[in-house]
Amino acid sequence: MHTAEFLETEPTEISSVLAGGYNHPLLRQWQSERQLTKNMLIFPLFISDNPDDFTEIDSLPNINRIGVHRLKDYLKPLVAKGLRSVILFGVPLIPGTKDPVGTAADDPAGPVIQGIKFIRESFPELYIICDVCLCEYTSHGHCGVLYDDGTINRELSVSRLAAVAVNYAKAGAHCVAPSDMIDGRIRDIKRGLINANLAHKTFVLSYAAKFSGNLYGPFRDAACSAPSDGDRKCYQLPPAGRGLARRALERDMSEGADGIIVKPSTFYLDIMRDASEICKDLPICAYHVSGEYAMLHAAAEKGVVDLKTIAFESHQGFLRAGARLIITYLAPEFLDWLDEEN
Ligand code: PB1
Repeated sequence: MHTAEFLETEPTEISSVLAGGYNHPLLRQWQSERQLTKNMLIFPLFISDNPDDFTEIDSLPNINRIGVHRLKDYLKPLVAKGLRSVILFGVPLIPGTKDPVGTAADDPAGPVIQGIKFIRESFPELYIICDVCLCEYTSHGHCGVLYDDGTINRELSVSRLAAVAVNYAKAGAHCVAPSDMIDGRIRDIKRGLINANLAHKTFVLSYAAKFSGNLYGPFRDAACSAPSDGDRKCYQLPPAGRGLARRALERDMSEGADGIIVKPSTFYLDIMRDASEICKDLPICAYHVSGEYAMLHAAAEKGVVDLKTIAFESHQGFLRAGARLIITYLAPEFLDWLDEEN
């Protein structure tokens, strides 16, 4: 065909041809602004007060409640594969441990502080984040201290949470992550760390945009932390509340947060994008919560999705929305999958 004929018959505009930019596997990697790497992954650990515990959690496939004596065998292969960070949740199972103010949260002999000390000693290269909340330790199961009418006593709650955060940092936690969502706790925690001369070496990772909803059930099974009555709708954000989330992001950043968590993740990518813009100078962390994780497993068991494929698709979405870190129960699988990919 002569050039003239070719030009006259060619129907496609030059600018409409995109396929040449992604027709090869390597090109498809080049098209991603940020690729999933092992050092982004933060793996949740449920540490119970039974030191020899190793209990499966029916609603949370492949995740266990672990006692401090079992941590070494559990973490050694994961650290060898490149796990860099864990987030600790304490699970006090001994009857009578829980009380209205969550005294057990920072019990020096309790699971979190014992876990911090063990991990610091046995895996000094592992970065330790401690979730800071009272719900696992209160008799009523709420995330703060309550008034007699059952509503959150903000002042008592944030002072208690600040004390817990400081005690975790004193025990050796690198990072504290307050998940309670009670107004003003970031300021009190930061002030407490400053007064304890620990602020310069403790990262405050705020769950600034955390929504109430139906995606935390398996976690509550694992941590035995469901509220004994009522719900968390008066201190976790309403799922439709984008404006509230934007205001909470601004507030927590101004109160001294060093990083931000958006939680849940899959259905909140718009909030993650907001966070990456409002808090553009802070690391944004996506939390792929227990309900989202369990849904992927359930769909994979039904043959609706392939677990590895949907795991990458969902977690790439968090990166696309602006996250740099991901708290994920799939961390062990990703440590293997990322090796296979490279
Ligand atoms: O994986 C998950 O579901 C995370 C649950 C999350 C932990 N930070 C909480 C959700 C809840 O029970 O309301 C715990 C709140 N302190």
